[in-house]
Amino acid sequence: VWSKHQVKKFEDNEGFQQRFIGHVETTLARSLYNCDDLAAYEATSLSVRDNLIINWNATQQRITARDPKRVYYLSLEFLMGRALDNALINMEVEKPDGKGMESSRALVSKSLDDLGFRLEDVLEKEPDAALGNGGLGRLAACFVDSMATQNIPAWGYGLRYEYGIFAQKIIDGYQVETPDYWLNFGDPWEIERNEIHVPVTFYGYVDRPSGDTSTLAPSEWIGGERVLAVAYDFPVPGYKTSTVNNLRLWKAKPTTEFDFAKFNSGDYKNSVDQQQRAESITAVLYPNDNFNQGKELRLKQQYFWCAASLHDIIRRFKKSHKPWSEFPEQVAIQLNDTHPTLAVVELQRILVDMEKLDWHAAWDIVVKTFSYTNHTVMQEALEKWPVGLFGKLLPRHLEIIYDVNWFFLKEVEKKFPKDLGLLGRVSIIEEASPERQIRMAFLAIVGSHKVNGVAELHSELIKTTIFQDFVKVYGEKKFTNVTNGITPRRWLKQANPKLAELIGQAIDDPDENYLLDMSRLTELAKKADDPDFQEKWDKVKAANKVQLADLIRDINNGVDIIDREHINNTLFDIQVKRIHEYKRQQMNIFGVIYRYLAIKRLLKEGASIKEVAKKYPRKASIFGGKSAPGYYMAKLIIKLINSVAEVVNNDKEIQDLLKVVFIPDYNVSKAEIIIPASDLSEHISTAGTEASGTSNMKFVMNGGLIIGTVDGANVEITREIGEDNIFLFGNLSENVEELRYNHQFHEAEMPTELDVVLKCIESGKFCPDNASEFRPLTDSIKQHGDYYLVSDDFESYLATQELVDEVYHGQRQEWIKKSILSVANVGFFSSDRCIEEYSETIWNVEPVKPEE
Ligand code: 26Q
Repeated sequence: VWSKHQVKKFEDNEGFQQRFIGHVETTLARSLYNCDDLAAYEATSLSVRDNLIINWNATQQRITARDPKRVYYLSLEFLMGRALDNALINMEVEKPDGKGMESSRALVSKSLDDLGFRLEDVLEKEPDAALGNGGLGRLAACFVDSMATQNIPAWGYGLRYEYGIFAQKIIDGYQVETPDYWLNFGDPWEIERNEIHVPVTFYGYVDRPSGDTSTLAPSEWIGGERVLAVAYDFPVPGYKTSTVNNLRLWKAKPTTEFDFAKFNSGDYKNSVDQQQRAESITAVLYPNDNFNQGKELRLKQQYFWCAASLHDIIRRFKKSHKPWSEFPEQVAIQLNDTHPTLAVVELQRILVDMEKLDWHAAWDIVVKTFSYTNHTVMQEALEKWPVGLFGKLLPRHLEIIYDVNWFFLKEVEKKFPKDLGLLGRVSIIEEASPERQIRMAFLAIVGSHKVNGVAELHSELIKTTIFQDFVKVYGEKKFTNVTNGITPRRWLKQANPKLAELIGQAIDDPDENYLLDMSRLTELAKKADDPDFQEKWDKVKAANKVQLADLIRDINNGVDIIDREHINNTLFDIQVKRIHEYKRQQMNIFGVIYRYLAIKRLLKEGASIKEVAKKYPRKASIFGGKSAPGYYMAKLIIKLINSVAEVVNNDKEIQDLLKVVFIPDYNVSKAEIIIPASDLSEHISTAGTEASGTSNMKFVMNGGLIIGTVDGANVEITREIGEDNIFLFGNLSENVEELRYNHQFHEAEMPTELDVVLKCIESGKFCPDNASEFRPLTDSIKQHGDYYLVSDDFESYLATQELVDEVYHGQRQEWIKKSILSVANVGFFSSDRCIEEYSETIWNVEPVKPEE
């Protein structure tokens, strides 16, 4: 009886259109005659989602039946971007001739055409799911894509923020933040699961029913505040597989219990208010990137999410009636930075207090279950919580942390009996004034069996700097490297379909199976010298640059900034990422100012524009990125870029030789347009500060060349693509300490090029109304020790930019060859490779493949 009513997936035009119209008329209660693009987007998404849910159900049933070890990826950020186009690319339908499967994109596009819609317009209606800040959040999104593609039984766990990262407006050159209420029209991709709800407790006090005074004994935490975590599920489809994994995001809701004491005392309004406050826990994503701001609500978010996720994971584990000792054979939990470290403590609490396991048996299970990824070595980003604030919110967890620390330090003392200094240095509790702090990174290390960095250089750095004492305690083996990667489905196929197709033709893989095995790109190398192929390659780039020029024109109220006529002769030099002093957008804009002044000087000396163009050929300097709302210096850098743009772009004398553009509101969907259009991108962080970087990989995968420092994954990119194909410059990380010391204690030497630039800024050239506006930026170099070493790298930066111009404008064929060879060797940076490494060396999990 049931099978007769089995829901069927759509597999052809007819089937899609039936579903589409069904959703328009019943789910949306509209008619096809007043269906606009937004409604068409919703109905298309719901129709595609129906197919995904059927595969999702099959995937979950398969996994329940086989009961393999599962991976849980805990991340406070999932920067997913848009879902529809990705689903259309990943999800397959049967080919019209019945011989095998193909991507569903063509089918849906055709069906929409027939109904009077254009897929491109429909796709544009989807708001980004911007539940992340930058690299760390986007990495989590790439990872869930790869885990689904590789049929790994994996779940992502995060928070369903009502407000994602703010939308950035630029007003008078300044960043202005506006709320991103992305759920305004409802989200067709989420499945609300009201039946899956977990109570989460805060505050209160600890009781030991046994009368035992030892905190190691099972204890009872009597909570003071309760909220409910409700599950929202998002399907994550793999590419060319029917596996659909799950991303579960929690929303905070008030409990339905009512405080009768308050109610009876006539305090009805107050008790409703308190319930409302529950929802504030998941209201907003903290917009800090690489900066720790110790706010109580942030800690509340972290515990709320960890408690709900662990509860869910344990409920699933208990279904198979295995003993607790087997938990680590069934469950691997990856901590995306220290943000979910409370999960370590929560599991220990559940095992000791609720399941009554012996402390040490419990701790053994905990350590085998967790592993921790570190994403930064910068002090200001490391999470610490004052014990006072922590103990008030989570009194039992604080006790547990003290006990974990006690046993840990005892172990250290046994190994290194006379080293008192060491004990203080590795203690999870920092004896700081005015108050003790919990060092979350140390807790994560002690609570995990593996700790990894995100690029080779970074993984070495954590072993020799912030975690060096832990290497001494645990040995090298606990610390490992997994170099980051990106999903080629979104960052090649979806962002750059023309290039993906050209590659498919070139390596004789028209079905684009290479997107599952990016090592096959090496076959492209054979074509690197082929002039016909070079021309095709160049044409794709040119078309992508036109698309970006269109975007820039739209931003500029319909007025072109980029000269269309010379577009293929204009070097698009792009730096898009969060604005941060360590990423050195200030050095980039100083370089632009230097170039502008040099052009002006030549003209003044009587050179013709043609002669000037020989030395400083056409270039568009393109920036994008958000600053944290409270980050004064980063906001000033944005203002400077816009002020320079204003002057340069309106200077008729230089005749379009130089353009400066700041693209507002950089996000995933804009990145998909910007990245494929780059000739050159900038990854110029102070050596040793950028853990990995992932946009560097995205640019290379799209045939852009890189100018960069010897930092993060740039090092391995160089190794993979060859040092002839990348423009490296600047000081090395091993010299940073000494250089900083020199700035502190010796008279700074200012290179004349930089001196000229800083003086020009100080003259008020870019801020005539407020001549000292940019003083904090110039002072940070001249007066405050130049912490990011701009003055040390500026000359080699400029020299390398000159080299870039020579190759791009003087040896275009060489340039294109470098571009092709780079793509040929970028395969290593697929997040599929990355997930394989995690699966084998950290998680010990295997794929569960759907039956063929
Ligand atoms: C911490 C405490 C309180 C509030 C916020 C935070 C917070 C939030 C976000 C701390 C850090 C982040 C994000 C860090 C991040 O994106 N790091 C980047 O991770 C990428 C993926 O590994 C790397 O490629 C980048 O190099 C690294 O900067």
